[in-house]
Amino acid sequence: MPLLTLDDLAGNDLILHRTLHRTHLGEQIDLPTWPAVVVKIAAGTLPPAGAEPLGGPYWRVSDPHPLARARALVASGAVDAFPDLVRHRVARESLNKEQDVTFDDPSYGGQWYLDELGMIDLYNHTLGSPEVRIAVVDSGIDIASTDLAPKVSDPYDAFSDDDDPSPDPGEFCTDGSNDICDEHGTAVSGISLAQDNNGFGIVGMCPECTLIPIKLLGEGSGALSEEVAAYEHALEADAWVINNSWGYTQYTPAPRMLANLIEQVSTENRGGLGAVVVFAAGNDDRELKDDEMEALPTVLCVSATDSYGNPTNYTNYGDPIDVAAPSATVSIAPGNTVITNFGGTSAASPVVAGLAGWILSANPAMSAAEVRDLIESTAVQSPLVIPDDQGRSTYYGWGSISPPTILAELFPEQAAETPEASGCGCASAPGLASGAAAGSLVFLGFAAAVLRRRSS
Ligand SMILES: [Ca+2]
Ligand SMILES: [Ca+2]
Ligand SMILES: [Ca+2]
Repeated sequence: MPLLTLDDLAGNDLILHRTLHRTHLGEQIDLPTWPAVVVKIAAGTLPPAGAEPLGGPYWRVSDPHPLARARALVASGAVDAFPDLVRHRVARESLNKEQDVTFDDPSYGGQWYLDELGMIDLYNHTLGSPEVRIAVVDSGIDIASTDLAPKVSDPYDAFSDDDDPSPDPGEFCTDGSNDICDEHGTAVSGISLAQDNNGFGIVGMCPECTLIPIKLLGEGSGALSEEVAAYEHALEADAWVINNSWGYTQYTPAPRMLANLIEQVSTENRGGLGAVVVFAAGNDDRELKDDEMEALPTVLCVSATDSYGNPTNYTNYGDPIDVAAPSATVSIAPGNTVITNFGGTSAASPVVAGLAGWILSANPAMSAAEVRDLIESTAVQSPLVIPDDQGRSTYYGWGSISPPTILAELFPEQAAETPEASGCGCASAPGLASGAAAGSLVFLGFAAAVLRRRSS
């Protein structure tokens, strides 16, 4: 496993933080946090207080919250600053706390976003309740996956109108093979609710919640109005939370039947408490308009941020954005494999959907509106933007989600010391170039694989 060394850094002006992080994320995948920051300063300027010299313009600053620190250093004029992956490995040993719940899932250590979100404090409270039913409306979902199989309920394929939402052989294969090539729905499902402590894969945001897998997109011609069929199923199966890592590549007013159904599940599911409907903002680097699906009044719309909590270079933006979340790059893929470079707003939305599931596990009496309110009101606005009078900003909405603040709101007496309220530090996801036709239905993570090939 190649490690980034200080020799790699010294004198190499080409190592910019995003590229660096992306390159090394896959290789360093068992490293969840960074306890130090390497900063490059301009000639003639003073190093940050407490920094140790690494030679030349490079200095290392120890900090328990290196992502926030790196952001601040860049904002204050440093040429560059990025988490120190070398120091990290050493420090990880000492981060283990005896009282923390532990996981035997082999890729848990690589789920940097769980660390950045402070999820361990939430997991210490609950790992989720099977009563909470999270529907994932997506491409094919490998319901035989070790991380999903035990928690599947009411599977449905709205694309083929059958009860098996698994990816079909050959689907989305760019090499003409008849393999299982569609990773999207499985990766999205894993981020929300992969099973904990099963000796396999990863740990989902709500690892003991129930999954209602709904296949919406396949390859070839599907049933008419798959979206409507998918939502009718989410209504019938009484989903508590519905994740939607899909959307339209260009401006498309919300289809009326779909809008009506989204309103219906949001207010009628759970005996009237409603389902929390979460949508990815999309990866087209465009402004979302007020009459699009993502802007529907009961929809929680999620933009994606990178490892510095900055907006990714692809995320959509605009008034409909409610919150930002890290583009979770590590998840499961079909055939009991693990993917380390998933990306896009597709990977940010299920972080929020899983969080909604965790909230409802902790307090099942909350209405969907209350859950949305809690997630929005506890979000932490980026220090790098000037929000509007209400506190919203174009890319972050109300800000980056802050699970420890949610924990403190729900259980003020039990909340541990809240980690630095920097919102999520969010690893850079691959930039996405969407080549889909105008208004066509797309899933929001496929292009990540394209970029992975290009950069490797
Ligand atoms: Ca099927
Ligand atoms: Ca697992
Ligand atoms: Ca909204």
